[in-house]
Amino acid sequence: ESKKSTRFELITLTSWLLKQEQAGVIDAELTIVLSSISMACKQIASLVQRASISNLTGVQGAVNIQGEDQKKLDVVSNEVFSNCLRSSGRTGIIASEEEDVPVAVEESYSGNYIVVFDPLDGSSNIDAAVSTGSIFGIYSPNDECLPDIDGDATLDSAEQKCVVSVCQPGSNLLAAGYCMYSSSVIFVLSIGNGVFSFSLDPMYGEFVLTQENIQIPKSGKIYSFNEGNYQMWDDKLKKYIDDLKDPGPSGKPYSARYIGSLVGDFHRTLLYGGIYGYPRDSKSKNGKLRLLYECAPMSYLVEQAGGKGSDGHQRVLDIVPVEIHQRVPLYIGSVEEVEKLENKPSISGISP
Ligand code: P6P
Repeated sequence: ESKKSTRFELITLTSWLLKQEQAGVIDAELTIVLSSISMACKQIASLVQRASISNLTGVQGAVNIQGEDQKKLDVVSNEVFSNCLRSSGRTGIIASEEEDVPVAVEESYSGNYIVVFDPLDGSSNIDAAVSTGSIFGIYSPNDECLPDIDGDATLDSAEQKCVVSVCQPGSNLLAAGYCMYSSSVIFVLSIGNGVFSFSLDPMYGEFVLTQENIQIPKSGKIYSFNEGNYQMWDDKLKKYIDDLKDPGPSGKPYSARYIGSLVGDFHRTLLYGGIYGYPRDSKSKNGKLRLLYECAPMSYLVEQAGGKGSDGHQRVLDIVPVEIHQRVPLYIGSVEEVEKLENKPSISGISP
């Protein structure tokens, strides 16, 4: 009787995407967009790994629309992402954290997909070689969109229409994901049928499937907030955090873990459970994180993994952005921890 070979089957991201296309889950165009995004992430991974060798640490010397000092790698990563999307020939509009307004892809050969992204989130960590990541979301085509065609970085009515078409609720997302640049480079993706992770094998530069249909634990024992802002939070939130620190009958309080990089903090929360939060506070009325290319893609992923993404009152995916760099408070993670926060009676009587 022939011995069945126990060949270990490596499934690369490329072959996984082709299988999804053959199964009709995504079309060929979206397959190409996702493949071009993974190419961008591989290039950024290499740039990040070698940042201090190739003098790519430090600031660019410019300030972006967020009012943040742009790091050299912010600018380079944005160019890498934009170029990969342009050359895919399947993207119509790109909206980046690093661009003031949505940018049209050349009319000559382009598709219709709308891609929103933060090319290098957490870049303030680069100089200390702490985890960073790229975050992206893909919306359905919308060919009424004529963004900044005259290139004068101001929006006329047609261009304004484009901002409207880019500003879709996260519930419209066709796909979303991130690539985390950490002790390993991990590409996490959902196309609407669960969350899958692919680790970059440096031996031959391919993302290899490592986890299928990731499910976030229903509850966890880790909370991830920047407690340096504690005094600026409202009473309801202070009470919530204080309760997590209460050892209680088990004698074990929650653990605090905070990297200060959304992708790293989210990835740990996705796998281990618990809650990540970036609340509003007296200094930032809507919190710090951007709805379109940070909160919505992460909320899409966490819901695909059986968790919740909330702004404290409503589902993040239900929020319709009114401008592309709009900020919202974010509470994301295990159902138990997020619901406990949403249902906490506001002590001061004034809901945050
Ligand atoms: P803070 C990075 O700048 C970022 O946008 C997220 O990646 C991260 O979670 C957050 O800001 C950290 O902000 O105010 O705690 O340093």
